[in-house]
Amino acid sequence: MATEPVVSGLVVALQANFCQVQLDLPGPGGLERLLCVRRSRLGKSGQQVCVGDSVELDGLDWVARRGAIVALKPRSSLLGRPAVANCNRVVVMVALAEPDLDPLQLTRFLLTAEATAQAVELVFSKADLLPGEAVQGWLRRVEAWGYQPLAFSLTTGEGLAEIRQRLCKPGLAVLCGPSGVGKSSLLNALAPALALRVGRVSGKLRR
Ligand SMILES: Nc1nc2c(ncn2[C@@H]2O[C@H](COP(=O)(O)OP(=O)(O)OP(=O)(O)O)[C@@H](O)[C@H]2O)c(=O)[nH]1
Ligand SMILES: [Mg+2]
Repeated sequence: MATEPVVSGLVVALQANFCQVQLDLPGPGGLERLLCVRRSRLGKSGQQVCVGDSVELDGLDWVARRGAIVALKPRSSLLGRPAVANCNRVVVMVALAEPDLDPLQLTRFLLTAEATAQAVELVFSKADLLPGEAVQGWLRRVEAWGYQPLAFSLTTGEGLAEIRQRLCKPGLAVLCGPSGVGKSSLLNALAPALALRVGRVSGKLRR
């Protein structure tokens, strides 16, 4: 008896009781994503599904774009908060201004990122808001800490090609940083289909 080929994919989002799964190979009509439930036997074996998990599916309904997760593939890593499986680098993003760059806050983000034991990258946003010399000063400062930083601006486009290259390297990257530094803006610039909500930095508090 011929066995059905296994359909597999990557969990890209959790929504209440559902998971959005990006298929490894597009389905009929080029379908790329399915909304999936988790089979109860996964829960019984104590397996929580996380963003970043590689999963196997069955119960496929291509018309309704639905499926069910029946198995998790072994993980190479698991970050705790937020729970992300198979991440292999953490990109810490801070703004050079608006909100002001606070070295202590940057250190706390870097410590948390380093504690994951994954590769850590540091990028500076809003390079348009500081004179070139001040930007260079920050780059040199964190180079002395052992990082290979990158400064970019969405306003001028400076450094955007480089940051695209870094974020698009194979593997799974987690992008983190304080509120208002431009994470959603950057992701929208790189992948406009995401259409993430972008906030405003409060004029008084600059955060
Ligand atoms: N001047 C300047 N402003 C920028 C740049 N990138 C983003 N911004 C602005 O920064 C503000 C905050 O951007 P968001 O993308 O919402 O920031 P965020 O990091 O996603 O914030 P949270 O979702 O609260 O964590 C918005 O007003 C953006 O327009 C930039 O390169 N230069
Ligand atoms: Mg955001």
